[in-house]
Amino acid sequence: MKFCRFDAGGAVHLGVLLEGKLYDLTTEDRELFADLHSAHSRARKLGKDLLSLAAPHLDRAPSIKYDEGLLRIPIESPEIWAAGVTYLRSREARETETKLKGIYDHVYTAVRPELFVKDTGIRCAGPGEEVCVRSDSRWSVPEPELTVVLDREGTIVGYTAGNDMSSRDIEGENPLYLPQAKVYMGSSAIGPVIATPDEVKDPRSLRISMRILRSGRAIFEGEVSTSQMRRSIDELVSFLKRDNVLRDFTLLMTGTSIIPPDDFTLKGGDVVEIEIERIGVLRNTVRQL
Ligand code: DO4
Ligand code: MG
Repeated sequence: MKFCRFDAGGAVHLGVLLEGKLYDLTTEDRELFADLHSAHSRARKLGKDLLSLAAPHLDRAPSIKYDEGLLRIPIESPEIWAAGVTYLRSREARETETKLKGIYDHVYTAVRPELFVKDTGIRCAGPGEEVCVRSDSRWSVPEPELTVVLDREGTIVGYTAGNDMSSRDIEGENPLYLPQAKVYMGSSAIGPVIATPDEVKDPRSLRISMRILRSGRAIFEGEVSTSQMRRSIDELVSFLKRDNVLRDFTLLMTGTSIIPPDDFTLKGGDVVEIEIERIGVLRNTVRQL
């Protein structure tokens, strides 16, 4: 099932996207389906998952024709984490950009993965919103990443598409600058939906693609399969959970393998389209800060 949030005449409602229609769960039951947090809490109390909680309500929920412009961020996440150097392409690109050679080669093969806090939710854009390039960066790129949605126990409740915006010049100057290269206003985006595990089935065989448009023309296109990821999702989640405190709807971006050539940098007005099979297209315009 694909859960989304959408503009229902000025209020944001929880919906399900199915065969070109948006089913309005909030109108069907305002208390139960105020948002995904309330639905998930009720599902937990009943010992159900989100799919089995929502499915019986679809018949009664009013529907409208799907319109991408209505979509809002699918979840207000309390914390967004990201994994790094989980694909060979990322290892190669970081080793090229860094002044401190060897660290990315090491983390690619080390037992412990690279995990970092990407956001507390306040810098994250939803579908159709702006992602940003820092004012003090001369080399910035989007990073399309399969993003796992976890509950407080670390159980996977769904998947979404994520954009881990990165300032490669700041990251390359010194690895200790990683938080500044990665965490700033508009430095991430997620959406368009939260697809539950029944929808995604095998997260290790999804096609991820990215297109960057400038003045309406594609200036970069790339694609990869999540089968190329060096680590399993369970492995990443188990390191994230270890001696840690998670809250419902913590997100974990799983790393990128689509990296534009080294002479490419984003500019204000560019449009980034990230598509993940079985999840959909996340589209954001770039703002130069
Ligand atoms: O260590 C740098 C960040 C790596 C990253 O974000 C990625 O591989 O996706
Ligand atoms: Mg990344």
